Amino acid sequence: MSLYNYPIPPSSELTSESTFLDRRKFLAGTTGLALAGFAGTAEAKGQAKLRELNFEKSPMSVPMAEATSFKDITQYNNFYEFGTSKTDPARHAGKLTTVPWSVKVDGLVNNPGQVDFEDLLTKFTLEERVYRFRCVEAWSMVVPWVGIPLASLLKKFDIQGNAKYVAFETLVRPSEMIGQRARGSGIKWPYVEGLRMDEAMHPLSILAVGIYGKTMMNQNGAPVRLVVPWKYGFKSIKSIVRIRLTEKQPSSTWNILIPREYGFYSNVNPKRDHPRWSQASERVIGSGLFARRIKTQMFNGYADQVADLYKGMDLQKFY
Ligand SMILES: Nc1nc2c(c(=O)[nH]1)N[C@H]1C(S)=C(S)[C@@H](COP(=O)(O)O)O[C@H]1N2
Ligand SMILES: [Mo]
Repeated sequence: MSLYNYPIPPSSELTSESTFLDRRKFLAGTTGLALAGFAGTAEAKGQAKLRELNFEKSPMSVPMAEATSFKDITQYNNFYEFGTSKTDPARHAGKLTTVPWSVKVDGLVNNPGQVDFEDLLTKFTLEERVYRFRCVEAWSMVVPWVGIPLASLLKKFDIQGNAKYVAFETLVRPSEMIGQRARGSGIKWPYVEGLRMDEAMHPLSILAVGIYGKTMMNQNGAPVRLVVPWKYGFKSIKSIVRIRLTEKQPSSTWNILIPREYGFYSNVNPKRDHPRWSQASERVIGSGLFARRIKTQMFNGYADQVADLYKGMDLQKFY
């Protein structure tokens, strides 16, 4: 079945020469610390070679100068499919085969089907968006993602009127995902996540396909992962293989595991503490031995863009 019953722009229209040249300039300007990590980690065992991406810059970004180094972004991770410690993903995720890859889109859509990873790269406009990224454990990074707005993908499948939520699923492949063979985490695979329809369609929600201008390392969720910058990190589900439109609120991995600690919304909120720790401040990853702590902002600093989505909701109750 063909998903693409709409005209596909030739790739020359997706990235004009001037944005490409711009990007070269940008890369030249950041070759110092930030890109230094490429050499050491890009060729991790089994990891597919990172590919240069053609993208446009998004005005929704925070300043690139704040970006966390490639090294920190790729060596301090959460990806329970590869183990429960922060260093496990960098060590074990190289095993995962990410080629070929496709994402199935089904549920309440008139045009169910699947989209190949290659089509995500060539048939959609890729944008670089430097986003704040905040984990529920009170540490944060700033990541120069390359991605496509989630809405632009979902629209291709012709969403039915009764669809109210979007459910996401990660790959299950225990032969390549060591954490899916171990008991440790207690997680029931696949890792699942969900968004309300208006959250999913919000322009800040992206499907990321790269970091620092290239495809991403497996430990970051290659080849395609969600990024929802105003929510805690666990909503940003990695290595997605299925997206399902639903009428009922979908379940989410951490809510299933510990419902008292992790709710469905998971909006960054300094005024609502996690039962076991404060969420009022965050440790800036990469800030050195005497880790810098900064005050956490409501909605991770994106309140101007997203506060309206939750107007009238009790955010202590809907955490
Ligand atoms: N499939 C899957 N997605 C996942 C996770 C996971 O364990 N499995 N961990 C989440 C958590 S808790 C965080 S903080 C972010 C971490 O993303 P990063 O390692 O790219 O910084 O990924 C999220 N997405
Ligand atoms: Mo997290």
